[in-house]
Amino acid sequence: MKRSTQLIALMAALAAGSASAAGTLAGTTIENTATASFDDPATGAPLNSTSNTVQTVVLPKPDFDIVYTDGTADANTITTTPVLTTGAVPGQIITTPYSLVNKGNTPLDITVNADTTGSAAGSTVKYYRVNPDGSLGAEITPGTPVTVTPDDPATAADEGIVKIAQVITLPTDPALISPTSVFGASPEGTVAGTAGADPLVTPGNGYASGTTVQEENKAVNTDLQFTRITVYAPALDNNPNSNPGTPVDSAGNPCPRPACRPSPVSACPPKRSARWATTRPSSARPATSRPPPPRPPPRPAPCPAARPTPPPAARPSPRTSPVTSRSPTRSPTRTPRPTGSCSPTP
Ligand SMILES: [Ca+2]
Ligand SMILES: [Ca+2]
Ligand SMILES: [Ca+2]
Repeated sequence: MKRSTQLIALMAALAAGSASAAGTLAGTTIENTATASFDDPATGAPLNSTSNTVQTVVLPKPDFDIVYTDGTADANTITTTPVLTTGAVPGQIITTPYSLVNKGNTPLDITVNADTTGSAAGSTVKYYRVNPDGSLGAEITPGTPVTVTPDDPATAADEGIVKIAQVITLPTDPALISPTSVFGASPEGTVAGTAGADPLVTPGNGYASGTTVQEENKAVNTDLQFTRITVYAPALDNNPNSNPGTPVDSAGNPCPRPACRPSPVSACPPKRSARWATTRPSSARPATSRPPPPRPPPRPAPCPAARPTPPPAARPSPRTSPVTSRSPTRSPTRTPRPTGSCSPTP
């Protein structure tokens, strides 16, 4: 009678339909037929007994997560994430691949929102599906969930993964981005529960209706996966890297040829500015001071020495001229007097 009692208890448990097989897809029907062999206590003869066949439907066992596609561990914040982009510039687009993972045995509608906790304002965050060849597919409309089927253990492929990409576009307005700005975002997945009041009757997706479940059924903001972005900070160093007395060419090679050396800087200050600064400081001279004395008119250039005019050649006279007997004061060899203006001698 002891064995009969155990058989009845097993049959009652199967009839309740509460069995759940991990990895087996929700909704799968499992049939059970129990048999028992025992000795008749009165005669000692062996007896067999077979139960009726009991059908059991596998209930949903939901679980999901959003992770980095490259396998980097998630559950971080914008300050602790190892996924970094440094030296970004205004308007830069930063794309990070992620995967929506169904870790349960029932289809789930995962809503993906951008969590930008700790990020500077001004950037835009969008999510796209990823095509099999790795290119960006259609944009995921904010608020519209993505259906992710569970992995079917009967097939080799993993049907429980949907690849997406997070695309962050940095602002270009200088008021919104500076070298000290830190941007970042994480996809945040949630699933709305659809199970009825009696999960055995209306199991839904396994989550209680009216609830919003976070990744891996954890608390809010405890299983995120951020991408952190810092901005390029330009720096100017006006100190020479080495002795400036050893010049180099444009390629950085030592330049021994004198023609390649830079021209030395003159040690003499500019004459005009120096004289002006020491003798005519504009700030030191009051506006009412007398103007500088007028310059004297330029002196005419010294005239070249007058050349003595050679006396005309004496014409041979066929006869004796009485001119030779005129007054000696009208000499034809008199030198012309120079005037005030002179022209250069060719
Ligand atoms: Ca996660
Ligand atoms: Ca599979
Ligand atoms: Ca996780």
